[in-house]
Amino acid sequence: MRSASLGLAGALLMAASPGGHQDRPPARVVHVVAERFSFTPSEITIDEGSRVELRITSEDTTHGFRLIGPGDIDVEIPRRRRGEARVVIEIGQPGEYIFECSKLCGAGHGFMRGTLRVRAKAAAP
Ligand SMILES: [Cu+2]
Repeated sequence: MRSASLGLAGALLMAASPGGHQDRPPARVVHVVAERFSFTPSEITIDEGSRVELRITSEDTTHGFRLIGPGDIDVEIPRRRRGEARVVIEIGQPGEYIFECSKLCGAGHGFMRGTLRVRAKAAAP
């Protein structure tokens, strides 16, 4: 498995890491299923600055998961029953980010995308 970590502008940190070698455990794990030609869920909401692990599996062929923007994350999702891709994300910048399939997987490949929403922390009362 590959391991990579990228730091961006201090506020932003993203890492793709194999399980079991993380400095601290993610606050939350989100399971994502890739299947021609969609991700389920296709909308994921996380909190600003929280550490979230995406575990992505395929229901058919090999797909990819690329997060456009922060960190330039791009991982391959092995085909059905061949394992999963794990990506740990921690984004300090609220906003909406697009993720998409980065492996040509058929006629609907270009439509295979979703939205990652990073919710700003509520101000303390
Ligand atoms: Cu694709």
